[in-house]
Amino acid sequence: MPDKKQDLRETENLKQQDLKRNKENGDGQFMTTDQGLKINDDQNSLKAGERGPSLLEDFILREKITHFDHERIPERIVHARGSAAHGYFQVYKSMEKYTKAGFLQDPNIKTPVFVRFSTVAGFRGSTDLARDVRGFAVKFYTQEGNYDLVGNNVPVFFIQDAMKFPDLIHAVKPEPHNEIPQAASAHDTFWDFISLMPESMHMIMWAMSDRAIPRSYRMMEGFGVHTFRFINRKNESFFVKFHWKPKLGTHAVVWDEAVKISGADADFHRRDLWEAIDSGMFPEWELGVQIIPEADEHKFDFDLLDPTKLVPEETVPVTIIGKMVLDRNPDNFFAETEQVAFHPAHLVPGIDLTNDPLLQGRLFSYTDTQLSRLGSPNFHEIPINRPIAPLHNNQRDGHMRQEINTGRVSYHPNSLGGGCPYQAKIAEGGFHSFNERIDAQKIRDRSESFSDHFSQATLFYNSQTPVEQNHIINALRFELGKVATVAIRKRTVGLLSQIDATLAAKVAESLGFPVEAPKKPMNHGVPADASKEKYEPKSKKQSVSSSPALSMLKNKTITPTIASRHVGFLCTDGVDGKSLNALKTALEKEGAVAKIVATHNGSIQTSEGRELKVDHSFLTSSSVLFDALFIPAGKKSIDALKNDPTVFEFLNDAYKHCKVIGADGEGIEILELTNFYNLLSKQESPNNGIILNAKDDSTDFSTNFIDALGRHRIWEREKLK
Ligand code: HDD
Repeated sequence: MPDKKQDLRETENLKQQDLKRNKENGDGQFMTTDQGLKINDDQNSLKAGERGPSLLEDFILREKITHFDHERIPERIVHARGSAAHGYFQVYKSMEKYTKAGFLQDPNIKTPVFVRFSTVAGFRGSTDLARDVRGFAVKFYTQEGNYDLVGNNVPVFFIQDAMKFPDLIHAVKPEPHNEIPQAASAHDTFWDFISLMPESMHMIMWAMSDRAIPRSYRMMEGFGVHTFRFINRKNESFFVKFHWKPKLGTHAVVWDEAVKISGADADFHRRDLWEAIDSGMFPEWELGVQIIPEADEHKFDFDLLDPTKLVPEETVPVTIIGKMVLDRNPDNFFAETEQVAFHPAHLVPGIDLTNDPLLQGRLFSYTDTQLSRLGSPNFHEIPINRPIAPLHNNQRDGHMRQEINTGRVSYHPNSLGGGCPYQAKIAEGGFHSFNERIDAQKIRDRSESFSDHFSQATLFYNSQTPVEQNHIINALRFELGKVATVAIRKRTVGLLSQIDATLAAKVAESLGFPVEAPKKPMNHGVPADASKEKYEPKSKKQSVSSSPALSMLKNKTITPTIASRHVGFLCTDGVDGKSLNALKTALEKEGAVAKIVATHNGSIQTSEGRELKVDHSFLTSSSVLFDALFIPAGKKSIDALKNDPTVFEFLNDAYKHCKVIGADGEGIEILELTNFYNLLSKQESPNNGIILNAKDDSTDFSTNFIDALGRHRIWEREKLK
């Protein structure tokens, strides 16, 4: 018997070793057909004479064109636009008290993972910066089989029952008559549906908040959303909510910035993830769990099975149990990121499902969708989906079968195969669904415990800082402003009035009508024969009225860091090398990245005569692609910048987007030519995020700049407006 623990330790990189089997590289090799025939001429088709027609006989041409014609597979019906990376997960200490899941037992084990982040509504080629929820799907390649945690960056969902998922997605996708708009919820069909379904209001608050426009995938929280179960060796069950907490903190961009990033770099999040990993700045998250004993199931102000509710961290704290590091980019986007297939029912012993009706429907949808997207029940054989745990069963054949099952037996029980493959006892790791007791009538209905649609929407709104609340108000003004049907706008504002009166009033004011009390019934997602009253939203007093953990700005659990932040250095020939290097060195010491953005590409000469490589020209870059800007000293450089209107565009945007702006020596003269600077007190102040080095003290200047950058954005500026 091999040492099981030793086996588990070897999981590190086991997935990479497994993938190696399928890797191909043409370096130093002859070009061949798919049959291995060496190709002599890949330039010309076979013809009847040099100027004659091509011949059907040309099997090489036909093979090449046929393969090309079939290169595309259907994109995911939701979450089509995504980006992924490899890494590992490591638990901090054994979770055996709560779960027997093998990968949550031994802190020495690194379990390989593949993580795919995505937007929901946009097509595969849509912009990364759409206002949207982000998918956060993690595949753990454990020794006990693949475990998938298929979550989002928002802890709740729009709807309570999977029955409504196709309606929700039809409503948000581009409208069917003209396929407009792409990757946007700001249109009539989405808000029509939402305004008739009050259960969506909590998630709407999240979707209209800055959570829906993250700064990067690396700076997003992740949530399992549903309540799941942990099961321990004693067969005791605990309810569990999963949380991913990013080491870099949870940060967003502002809406105007998101719109501009979509133009300047539609791959902004994809590129950010790729470049961070490529340069060794490996993104990290900690896994947190909220554990609820079975006996406490009914002790909450809401139903644990309702996916439109979260468990406030003030009620049940999040215990951090491990970390996940993404340290390797995929080799091939299609083979890995596109073909990876997640499924909430990819479970391991020790983790189980609950009766959440949204989750229950998902259990069907994910296999079904892979069948149409990947084309065969053998999708588990695609290298990225293949478990590292041994796989033996009597499933056979089908399109593109890779496995060559030997022997005569493909059924169980059998005697001809000695009864193999044999079933595993629970003690041997056999999966065993939790024996939940259910005494019920078959019924197509919804529990009344799911009917409080507004209290947690209010909790979320109340937990935000005034700046965050303003962003929600403006997002709603924008989205509803894009809705042409006035009745839909009014109906939505009516629902908003049930969350917060001021919120509704501010949105209504911008839309040009007064708030009207919502018309009853508010809920239109009602069965034909049901009592409308039964389905009407009912509010229940909540024990928590504000939860700082729900605010990105109040949540101070993460130490501010500037690691991996990009600072644009605006300069050109004649820049003062000393001034440039002082801040560059200080930033790099903290793990940030300095990028030289100049009037031209290639290189620039410092005033000391040194040559510096330019990272971007003003033409190929944009203010919105940086976290902060710096104008180094150097008279010649500054004189040239003064004549370039793009420099002022950079600065105005950075100011508007509440970013830190630093200037050294003559660099301050550029700021003096801007409106915003002249409207300010002209004082350097970390509070307004304008950091100046007028006194030639580069140490102080660097410290102030770094401190201000560590605050992510200078939100005070929004109040100054
Ligand atoms: Fe889903 C993909 C997350 C509800 C049906 N979903 C998908 C992905 C994520 C989620 C992250 C992308 C996985 C990847 O990167 O390949 N979905 C969620 C969450 C939900 C949720 C957090 C609610 C809590 N989903 C949900 C419902 C249904 C689906 C209720 C259907 C009844 N989801 C799908 C799907 C997708 C999918 C159609 C499309 C591509 C895929 O599965 O593989 O089956």
